[in-house]
Amino acid sequence: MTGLPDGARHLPGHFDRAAQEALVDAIRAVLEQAPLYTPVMPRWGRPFSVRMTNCGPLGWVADKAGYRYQPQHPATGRPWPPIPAPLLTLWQSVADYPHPPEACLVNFYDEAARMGLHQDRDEADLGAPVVSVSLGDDCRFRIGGTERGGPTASIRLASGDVFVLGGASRLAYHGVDRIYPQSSTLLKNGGRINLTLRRVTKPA
Ligand code: MD3
Ligand code: FE
Repeated sequence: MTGLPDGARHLPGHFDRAAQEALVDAIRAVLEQAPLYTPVMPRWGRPFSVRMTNCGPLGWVADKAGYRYQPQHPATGRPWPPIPAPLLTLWQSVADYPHPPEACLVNFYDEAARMGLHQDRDEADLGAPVVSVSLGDDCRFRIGGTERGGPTASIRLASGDVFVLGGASRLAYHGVDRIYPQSSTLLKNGGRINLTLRRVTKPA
């Protein structure tokens, strides 16, 4: 595939350095309330290489029982902390969707972490887009069509980039092939943070 699927928008450098630093501070505060944990694949229990947490009324979790959204952190049992204000503002400006996001999944990649090709389909409202923010090291992101095994496009995502996945692209297969170590100075200890804002339930 040469281009992006319909409904996918890449906004390179949407957040400048100061805005990226403010987001990292906000995410550090989230991590104090809701530490990163290692999700595992359903049934098998094989660990993800990506560590995760969430903010917002709902959070996406993966454990031996399955994939789902739930209101509490799986390790602490406490509610997820609120979504930081600048992310709610981002959603309002780019999502083109008249209700707020309910979940912000926080993915942390060290230099060896990857995410295999998958679809995001655990949300009841697939009419809402997913809005993604990249912070820290660059990655090679891969996106294809709605059928497994079809052609794909590869894009290098950098710190401050925003990706909006709506319309036909909402059910596109996608993944992260690799991290480019030391490609950013944003995170003192390196690595990459990806934030995805999601609407989960259908609005009444
Ligand atoms: C395309 N995250 O959390 S973000 C995920 O970089 C996930 O951590 C990747 O895939 C990451 O599920 C990719 C870009 C992204 C997010 C959601 C999508 C692309 C998407 C949903 C549908 C299609
Ligand atoms: Fe995904």
